[in-house]
Amino acid sequence: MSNDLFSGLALAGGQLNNRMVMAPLTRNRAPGSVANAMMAEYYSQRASAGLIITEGTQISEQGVGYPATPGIYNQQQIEGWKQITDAVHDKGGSIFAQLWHCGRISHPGFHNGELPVAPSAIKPAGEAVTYEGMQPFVEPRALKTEEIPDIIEQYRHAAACAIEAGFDGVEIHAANGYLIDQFIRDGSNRRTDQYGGSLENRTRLLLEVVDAVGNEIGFDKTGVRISPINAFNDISDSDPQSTFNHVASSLSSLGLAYLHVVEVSMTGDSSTEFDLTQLRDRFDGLYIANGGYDRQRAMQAIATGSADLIAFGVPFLANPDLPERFKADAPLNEADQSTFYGGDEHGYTDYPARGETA
Ligand code: 8OZ
Repeated sequence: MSNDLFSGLALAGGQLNNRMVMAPLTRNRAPGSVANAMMAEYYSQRASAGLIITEGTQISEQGVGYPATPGIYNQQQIEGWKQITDAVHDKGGSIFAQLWHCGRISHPGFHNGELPVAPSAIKPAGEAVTYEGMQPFVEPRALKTEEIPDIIEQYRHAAACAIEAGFDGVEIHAANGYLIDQFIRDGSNRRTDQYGGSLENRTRLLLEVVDAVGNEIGFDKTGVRISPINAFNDISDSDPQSTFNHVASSLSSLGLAYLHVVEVSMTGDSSTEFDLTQLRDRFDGLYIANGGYDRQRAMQAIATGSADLIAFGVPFLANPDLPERFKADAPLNEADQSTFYGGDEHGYTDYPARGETA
């Protein structure tokens, strides 16, 4: 095996140009929930990534939780995304859509005054980002057991839309405190039906979503992202090692595209007790590592086999030509935090490639 960050890799029936993944990055530049030409320019600039994973993309109106995030559940949204998948494919790149339902990390302002839905009626600490500024999170409405098939249907439908839009596959967002993660962890799931309680029950929604999506578009075109250490969005678990070992084992041998693991906490409080190698060991398939990797650490992780691919967030945001820069060991652009969420081309499509000027 040639274990090299810059070597190709077979995935989802195609061939990736390298092991560098553009991590999903919420940018809030899709007014009306429809992907647009400016986004096509942004993603196509980054098409030298081995794989692009889109920003979180809601699977339904119910799944929305932030302003100006794109959707992938109606014809207009499919047409919007086609510009992007065409632009990325024209440059020889590969792109997966990240399928997202925010669950309780939302606000009634997005739902005509109705409550966001969640496994249990437990209000997260913190504030929602709304069109009217930051607003305290509300106590969500617990989903009824008979509503769960509709949630799964939303994922299946969105996956079908993603393929129609020309995506090479989808990533199921089961990380960072959103709906699926809310089911997985016992801090947010107090259900007494078959979707709560035991590890098997808390993982059931994820597995049923994976099953529906995999049967719709192919398991080899379906990836899953988890974040066992992350405390973002007030998510918690009494025994994350057991929980996520079970998740990794349950997903193994389904023939998935990959398991994508956020290896850090976005809130900065990194647990030293969690052993990530237990996930890698339990999952029989490609492993994407994400979280604070630089060039050196990424090359080493691929060379030693601790990961098959490395996802970079902020470095790709600020460097459209990140693979070329890493190959040349060239200096990187500085990312401008103030333009991460919302706005226009500035801080979005105007980061220069090497040799260009801003
Ligand atoms: C930061 C800001 C808004 C959304 C995630 C989709 O954490 C996100 C997100 C991150 O996965």
